Amino acid sequence: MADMLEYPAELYRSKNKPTYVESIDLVTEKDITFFDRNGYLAIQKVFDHHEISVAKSEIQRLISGDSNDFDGIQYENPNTTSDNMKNVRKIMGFVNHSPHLYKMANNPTLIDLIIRLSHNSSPILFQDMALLKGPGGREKPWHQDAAYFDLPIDTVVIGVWIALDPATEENGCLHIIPKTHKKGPAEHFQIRDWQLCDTEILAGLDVAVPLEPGGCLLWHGLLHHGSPKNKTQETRQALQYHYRPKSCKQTSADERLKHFGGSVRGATC
Ligand SMILES: O=C(O)CCC(=O)C(=O)O
Repeated sequence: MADMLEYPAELYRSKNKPTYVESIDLVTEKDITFFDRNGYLAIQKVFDHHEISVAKSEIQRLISGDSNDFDGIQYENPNTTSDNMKNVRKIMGFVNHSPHLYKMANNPTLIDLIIRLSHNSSPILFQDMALLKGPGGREKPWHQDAAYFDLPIDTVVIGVWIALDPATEENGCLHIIPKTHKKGPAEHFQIRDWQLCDTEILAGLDVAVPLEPGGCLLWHGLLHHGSPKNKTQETRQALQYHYRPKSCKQTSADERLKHFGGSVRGATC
């Protein structure tokens, strides 16, 4: 039987290269305009070697069960008990269990950049995750992050993805399609995950964004993005933080699905 998680290789062609800013200290108004137009900003140096190394130790500590009341671990294959470390796919909701990971999320230079990108003076962190794509780890299909959040549709959400290991095309770095945030909310379908229709992506416009540890990709909550399978024997670890304006209120799943729920409106993919 065909593997239901397999996908067309053409979804991740990577023919196009991203534009990088060298360091978070060098972000100019031109880069902010670039973000407004393209929906992303890739920065090579944001966190230093020490900050990244402590972040990785903290993730291992949380997975090992050292923080008694922490229960945010999701496994790739929940039915396997062997080698739990390699089987972890995601950990969520840890900032109150790790002062270091909290501090990274609230780094003043990063927050200042989020203020500039979102054109909002009071951004707050509302979701924190670590994404561990183990050897052979599966694709995260193309999606818009806003399709996962019960927030008013005009809310500008900024996602920050921080490489903890070298993120490469082989081990499943992020791919984006510039400018797609301008297209507004798109229909999502439950296929390999809650995702965009594959045929939306096949035009070959994707850009792979490899990053060294400490590098960051920031994107608008409506930008189309995804990551292919990890074809290597090494785990690819990353942190992902999401920020929204403090003033915006939670809505409901029904409200969200009016905008993103293709099948809810009877559409097919
Ligand atoms: O880290 C990844 O591979 C994908 C992360 C992502 O796009 C997400 O979780 O929304």
